[in-house]
Parts: sequence; structure tokens; C-alpha cells
Amino acid sequence: IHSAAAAPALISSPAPASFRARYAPAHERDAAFADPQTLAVFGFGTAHTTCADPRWLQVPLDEHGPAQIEIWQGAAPVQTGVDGTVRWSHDGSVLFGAIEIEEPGSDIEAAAADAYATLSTFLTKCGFPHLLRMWNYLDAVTEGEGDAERYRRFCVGRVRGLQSLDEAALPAATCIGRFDGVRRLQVYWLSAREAGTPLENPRQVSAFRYPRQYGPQSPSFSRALLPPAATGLPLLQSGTAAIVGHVSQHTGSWQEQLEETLTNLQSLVDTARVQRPDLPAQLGAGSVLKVYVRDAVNLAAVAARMAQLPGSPPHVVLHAEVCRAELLVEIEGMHG
Ligand code: 3EB
Repeated sequence: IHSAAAAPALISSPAPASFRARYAPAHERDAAFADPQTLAVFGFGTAHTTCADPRWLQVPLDEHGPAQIEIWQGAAPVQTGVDGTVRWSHDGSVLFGAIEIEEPGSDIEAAAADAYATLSTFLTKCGFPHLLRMWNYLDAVTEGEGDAERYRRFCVGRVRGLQSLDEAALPAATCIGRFDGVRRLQVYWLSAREAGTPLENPRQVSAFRYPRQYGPQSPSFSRALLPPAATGLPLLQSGTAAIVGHVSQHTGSWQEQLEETLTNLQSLVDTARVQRPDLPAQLGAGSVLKVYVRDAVNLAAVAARMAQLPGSPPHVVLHAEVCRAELLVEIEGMHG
């Protein structure tokens, strides 16, 4: 009879078998960079920080509570590099890339077209051509009236820059506004050697099919994406708000919008579990959430509600501008 081998001695910090995202106190940054498997590290807030490592990205959104960093650990030691305006790292199965560019003459459409064209070119030659997840951060996202609104111009520029737009292969995404007054577009992403499986939310109209009233170019993202198994990545949930169908709900109530948003995130988990029944059934310890709150005055109350959630999903609460003026809160997640 085969008996189990003696358990190995516990080591303090076992290397993850696959990708892992987590939040940590900001003072752990240098330790994170010393780990050869660190794929990327994100800081939050408008305080000036410098770091030469291409794996570092500072997102100038103020956070509620003590300073946290987000750490992505890969499954193997990473390689890093800089290629023009693209900074990248990969662990052999997943690539992190980032582009930060100034808006020429405060033209967000031109900046988006430039960033996405650069990204498209880079993807064709980097060995990790399949976009899984995009993050987009820009100043004053809901500034401007009607089709001149900066978010709508961003959507136009994004499509102009993309070399191909396959609605069956859109990445999950976040697009969020900053309040720092700096006309610089920040784009970062995860891509892989094989394509993932985009998912839609049965409670919501697909963003790429939003009606004309929301702008001349519908937004190019999927509601969530199941990455290819070889990457070890969790379910990637797009920035999610209190939208049902295509209509914003509960105007004026951050409390009701937050609950509707959580319902939408759960709906994405339910959808993903049809294909991946091994995923945890609820948001909880297996989730990593980023909570964006439009009005600074609501930060503490949103954080208090988040702290009450069953399963205590790890999260950060950031002061940020959601893409529709009436939306007060948005949450993105990794889950698995
Ligand atoms: C929404 O559901 C809210 O344009 O990349 C969420 C996630 C939103 C991504 C994007 C926009 C984007 O329509 C806004």
C-alpha cells in the first residue's frame, strides 16, 4: 500500500504554482521586486513615487485607508524589458505590458489611437498576442458634452488604434477616470500565447452592442474573460457597475448601486462556473476586488460596507471617476 510521503517542512513563503494577485502594505514593494517571479507591482495615489523597474506602475488614484500595493506573481521567474513606449514582463505563460503616453493637445482620442496602435504592433511580435485583460486610466473621463465626452472619444480612438476588432475575442477591461489633471493615458494589460474565452453578463447588454445614445463607438470589451488553462489565471471580471440591460440604475444612491454591482459580479461568477465549476461559487477569499468610488465623501462608507461582505474578499477602495456621470461606484475583480 502506497503511503503518503512525510509532509515537507513548512517554508515561510512558498512560491505560487501559478499566477497570483494580492494586496500588500506599500512597504513591501522592494521585497516584491526582489522576488524573481514578480510580474508587476502597482501603487495607488497621487503622491510622487519613482521606480526604475519596468514592472512598476503608479496609478494616481487616492486610496482609502493605509497605502497598499497590488502584487502579481507569476508561475516562474520573469523576463522584463522596454520596447519603445511599451514596458513588459512575462513568466513564459503570461505577459504584463504597460504604455503611458501624454495626450497630444489634450486629445484623448489621438492618445488612445496611438496607445492601441502601439499595443497592436507589440502584440504581433511579442509571443503573447492574445489580449485577456485591459486597464485604461485617463484624466477627467466624463468631461465634455455629448459625443465630445472624453470617454466617448477614448472609445473612438481605441477602435481606431486596434489593428483588428473581433467582437468574439474582446478582452475584459476597465476604463476609469482620474482626478489628477494630468493629460496622460495609462494603459496596461495581460496577454497570453493562446486566446481566452470572453464571457457576457446575462443581466446586461454587451457593451459592444450598446445603443447609439451612449456614443458613436460602442465600448470594446467583454464583461469577463476565462483565461486559457495554461496561464493559471483566475476569472477576470471587467469593471462592473450598476447597469442592467444598458441602463444605469439607482441614480443618486451609492448604496443601491453597490448592491446592484455586487449582483452583477456574482452573475459573472455564475456564468463562468457553467464552464469552470471548480471556481469558488461566491465572491470571497478567492477574489481580489478593486472598488472605484466617484465621490470622496462616500469612500469611508463604501469601505465599511465592503468590509462586511461574506468571505471577506480582499479589496482596495480608490477615489476614481466612473465612465458615466450618474454611476457612483464600479468594481472589478479577479476570482479563482
Ligand atoms: C460599463 O459597464 C461601465 O470602456 O473599457 C466598464 C469596463 C466600463 C470597461 C471600457 C467601460 C469599460 O459600461 C464602463
